[in-house]
Amino acid sequence: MPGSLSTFGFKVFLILWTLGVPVFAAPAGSEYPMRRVADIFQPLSRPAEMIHEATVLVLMICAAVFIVVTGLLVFIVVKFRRRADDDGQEPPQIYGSTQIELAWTVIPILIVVVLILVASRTIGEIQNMKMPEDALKVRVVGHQWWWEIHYPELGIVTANELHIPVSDRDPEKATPTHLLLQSADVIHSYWVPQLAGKTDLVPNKDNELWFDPYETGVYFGNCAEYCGTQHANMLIRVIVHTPEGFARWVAQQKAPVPAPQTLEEIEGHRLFFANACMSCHTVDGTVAEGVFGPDLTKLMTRQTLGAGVAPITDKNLWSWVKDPQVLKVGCLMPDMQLLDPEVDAVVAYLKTLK
Ligand code: HEC
Ligand SMILES: [Cu+2]
Repeated sequence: MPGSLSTFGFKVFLILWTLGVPVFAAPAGSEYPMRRVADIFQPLSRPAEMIHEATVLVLMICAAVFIVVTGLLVFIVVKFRRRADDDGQEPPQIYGSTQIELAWTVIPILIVVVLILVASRTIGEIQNMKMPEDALKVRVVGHQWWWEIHYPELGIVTANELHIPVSDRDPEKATPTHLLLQSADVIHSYWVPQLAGKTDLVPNKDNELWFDPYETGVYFGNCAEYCGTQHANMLIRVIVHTPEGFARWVAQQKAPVPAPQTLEEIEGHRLFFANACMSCHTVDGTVAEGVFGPDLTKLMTRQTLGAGVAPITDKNLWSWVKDPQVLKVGCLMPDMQLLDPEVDAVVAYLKTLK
């Protein structure tokens, strides 16, 4: 969140966020519902649904154990309370009962075995799911503190916001998305609660994840493995499109970026290449081929800046280019020390990237 927010303001923000009040404007993609409360009890994809079923079963078993144990405890506390006619004598002391000892050893073991079976069956079922040949393949690379996203078969590179087509509740008609998860630095974890369980992104290891959302919408998620200063602002948006909407998004991503037109845009373009921006960022069709930061080719088609730290508005874009350390303290883009008129021009240029 913007560093300027007071603690009180931040709390209010959190409450509003939790209640699902649209505090974030959503310029693009607002044609779809915002699934703001990332709730594992409202699964909208097969793996999330399987995890939900296992969760409910485990919670029910735990609730039964809780009721039996606390019930017995309350019963004993009440029944054997100190009475008015207490004679001060100790009750008869019993040492050991084989039956009771056996019961409270064997029953918990059986319960734990059931819990293990439930969990491993669900994990196995999700991990061994055969992906259809035509599943959409996406490679996600975790960075401190943003997500690099590649569509190898479509030739698209983007960041932070994953766009995919909607699937179907009927497994026969499902069109799942199959993610390959990798990390460029430390361990991250990709977690969109309504779509699937957490899966870690581990350096030098390939992990996989899949989901098949039943409904269109913008799903929210987080990095679920502490990965440094801005771990909490490494947000995930999954934008689930209708098939036509997805085709439109793909076409837009593949369309060439128009050349800068106005004098200010041209000056911004010059500054972008004169300052080190190009050594960290890629803009397709130019000599900017840096890969340390997010690909900026279609920057303006995203809803947010800095992995969800702020919506993309003129004001936020200006603040980011002026000094990214204001919106995202500690992020790995340095303050580029541009003068205000230079920032104006660079922002004008960035706004042509769509
Ligand atoms: C040292 C490498 C580096 C340089 C130089 C650099 N950036 Fe960045 N930039 C990054 C990183 C890393 C991020 C991602 C920060 C994050 O979200 O945590 C980023 C993020 C951005 C974003 C937000 C992208 C998004 O989708 O969220 C914009 C816009 C941007 N940079 C523009 C610029 C401009 C303009 C310049 C030159 C004035 C510049 N950058 C110079 C590394 C750099
Ligand atoms: Cu992370």
